[in-house]
This record gives sequence, C-alpha cells and structure tokens, in this order.
Amino acid sequence: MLNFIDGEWVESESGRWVERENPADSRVTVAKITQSVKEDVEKAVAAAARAFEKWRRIPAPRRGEILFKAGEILKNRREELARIITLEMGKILLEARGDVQEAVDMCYYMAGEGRRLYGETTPSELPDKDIKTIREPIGVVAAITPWNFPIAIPSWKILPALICGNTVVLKPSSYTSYSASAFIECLNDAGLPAGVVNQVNGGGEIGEILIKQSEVKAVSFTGSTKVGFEIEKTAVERHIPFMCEMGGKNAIIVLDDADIDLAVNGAVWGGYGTTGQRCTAASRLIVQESILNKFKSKLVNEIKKLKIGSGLDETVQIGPLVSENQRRRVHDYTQIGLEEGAKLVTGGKYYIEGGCEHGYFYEPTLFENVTPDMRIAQEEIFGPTVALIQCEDFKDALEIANGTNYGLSLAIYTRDINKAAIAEKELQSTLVYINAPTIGAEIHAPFGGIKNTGLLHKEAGGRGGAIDFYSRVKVVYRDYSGRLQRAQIDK
Ligand code: UN1
Repeated sequence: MLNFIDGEWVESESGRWVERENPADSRVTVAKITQSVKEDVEKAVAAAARAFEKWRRIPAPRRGEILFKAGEILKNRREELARIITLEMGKILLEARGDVQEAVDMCYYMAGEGRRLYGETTPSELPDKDIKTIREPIGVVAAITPWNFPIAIPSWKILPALICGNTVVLKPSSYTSYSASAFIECLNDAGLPAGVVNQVNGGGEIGEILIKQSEVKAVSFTGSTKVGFEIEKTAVERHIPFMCEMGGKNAIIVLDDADIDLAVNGAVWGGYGTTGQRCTAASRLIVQESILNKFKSKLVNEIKKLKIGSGLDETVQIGPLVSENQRRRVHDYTQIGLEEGAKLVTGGKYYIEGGCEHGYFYEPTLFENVTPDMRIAQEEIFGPTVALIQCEDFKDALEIANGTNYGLSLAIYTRDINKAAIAEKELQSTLVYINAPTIGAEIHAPFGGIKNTGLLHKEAGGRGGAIDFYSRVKVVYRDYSGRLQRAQIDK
C-alpha cells in the first residue's frame, strides 16, 4: 500500500515495506505497506496546506456534492471493501459491511451538512448595525485512526473535516492501511482535488511527527487512552484543537424486571460482537442477584452456540483478534482474572480447532464472581472477555456502572419506566442505551465519551458533534449607519 500525497499514490522515501498478514490465517499476506519517514509526512502536510487555500473557497454545497458522489462509490463497492476489511482485520463480513455502511451514511449526511453550515444572526444594541456568525475551517487536520473500524472511523474524521473546508492528512493504524487506502481511493474517485486528502502509512512515530508539523492546525484521534493523553499534551503545547476518543469499560445493567432473553441477546452482541474489539463493547454485565443464575445459564447457552472462524465464512459469529499481540493481551487478562479470584465460566483459551490454528482466535470468555474493583472490571481488554458482576439493587447497579475511569457507553435493561428515566440521568457516559446493548451508535448523533474516554469535543453528527470541532465561529459586526457608533457607550 502506497502513500497518497497530492493526488498521487507514491512509495515512501524510506524504501521500507512491511507485510500485513491475515489475522484469520497468519501464513497469508494481505498487503505490503510502504513505511513512511518524516519527509513523506512533510510532503503530505505541504500538499494539504496548499490545497486548503483552494478547497476552503469552494462553496460548501459543492464540496457536499463530491462527498455525496463518494457515498455512491462506496455503496457500489461495499462488498469488495467489506472483504478487504475482513481479510485485513478479521471482523466478520456482516459487520464489515456495516463498517462500510457507516461511511456511506456519513458521506450522505455530511453532504447534506454542506447546505446546513448555519450561523446565527442577532440584532445589535446599536441602530443600523447587525451581527452574524459564520463558520470557518481550521486548516490542515491530522486524522489518526485505529484498526477496529478501518473505514468507518476514518470517514467520521475526514468527511466532517472536508465539508467544513479543511484538508486532511490521514495516518491509519498500521494494521489496516489497505482498508484505509481503499476508502481514500473512493474519495479520490469522487473528484476531490489533489492534496485535499492525503494518507501516510506507518507506525505511531509517524502520527507523532504528523501532529508536530506547524501546518497541522487540529488533530483528531481514536485509540488508547495512553496514546490519546500524549496527543492531548502535544496539542496543548502546540495550542491546536484536539479531539481524542479513547478507551472504554462499558457496562450493561440487567435489573430483575428486565426481559431476560432480550438482555441476554444484547449482552452477547454487545460483549462478543466484533470479537469484543469495539471501544463501545460491553465488557461488564451488572446483573441483579435475584436473576443472576437464570441470566447466567441463558447467557452461557448462547455463548456456547457462537461459531468461531474466518470472518469470510458467513456462518461464523466470532472472527479472530487483530494480532497475536492482542491475543496475548486478552490471554494475560484471563490469567489476571483468575489470580484476582474471579471464576471462569467459559472460554479463557486460544481457539485452535477446525482450521483456526494459524489465526489469532480466542474463545469467547465469561468470568463470574467478579467484584467491581478487579482489574478485569476496571481495565479495557479489547477482546471477547466479559465480566459478570452481581449487584444488589438499582442503586448499587448505578454505582458499579459509574465506578470506572471511563465514560463512553452504558446500557440498562429494565421494564420499569421510572428506573429507566433515572438511569438516563445518573449514568456517567456520553452514550446511554435503554433496553439495547452498548454498541451501535448512529452517525447523525454525537459520539464520544467523558472521563478518560474523551474530553470536550465529540464526533459524528448533531449539535455538539463533529461540525463544531472542524469549524470555528467568526463573528461579523456590520455597521451601515455611516457614523462611529460605540457599543456600551452610545444610547
Ligand atoms: C469504536 O469501537 O471505536 O457504536 C466505534 C458502535 C459503532 C462504532 C464503534 N457504531 O459500536
């Protein structure tokens, strides 16, 4: 996979390449990726800075037409792109199609935003004078994206940035450069002018170099809290806006009045969908003690039915983990859970059956007797490991759910409308789900977190979403009185 700089696919000046293997069968190479160096980053940023001067002057509705066309191209190529995602990072085809669909939706939505980049008008306190606000782009935006949504997440960052008139340099995860390139190719085919979007491939050090370039005027990152905090520091030192979406330790609360079968289905989808590799994954199930046994036996029953294997097999529900490192990390947490005194209900092992021996497969894992302070109940694992935590009552459930350093997504299953209403207010996360699992955010509402998950700015649509991050407000005072008028002084 080449870099994409100033409208051209180019090899890095380093001449160095790395191979990306198929996580479902590590003997197979999926892509060869050019490894960038500082010079590549500088060229990409320079191209984006040049392109900005033209792009920002194109009327937003016209920019929107290009994004709309990109949506059409992505939709037409959805199947092919989904296969690339599955091959490269392992998620099952059904979900890979959803990954592409998020980008399609985001194209259409942001295309429409091109006609809705509203400002405000307000009367002045002085006669023959008015006040309006307009939105302006910021400049070159650095987008640093993870591997778990290899097309959706780049789309969340790039499309709103573009509609606002910014230009972008994307540094995708080194595990998913191929999927990212396929997405960038679609944007290019839609007719984006050269330099408006650029892609540099490489590891974390390339992201670091990127955000230190003086022409980079904003950074948007999704990934671990550790890296995100470093990026925030650099952004503050450089005095540029940042939006970091970081770790999560999401939970589903199940109260004794809940529809248990519905909650079990939600727990399986939320906990094991994408093999647990979502920042929104439900890695904690907080269940009221009176229904715990019933809930657990139904849950285990469902977990045992899950088919593990290559994501290309349409009958499979659990694909591999993205890498051997990630599998080791998941397995380390299994050991940690056992050492802490939690009890393994099911899973906890590498999965090497039925042709899976060459991939990074891991059994869907469930722990019980987990106490809220255990590391497996506090730290983000990012794999198919779920902790079952018992709670006494509603109040206890809320306390446990809120008792982590993260605040992305929390869910509650209950048929009591009053409890649902209280939970909506008391749960400490940006996303709250009632009678639905923690995953499945839609693109036209804001997305993000509080606490160590995220700070101020949010992604995606709606008020307080990405448009507010990728544009800034300018206030225009127009005085048509023909005389000097002094605010706060003249009456
Ligand atoms: C992520 O895991 O980083 O709500 C994003 C969801 C998806 C996005 C997940 N729409 O689960």
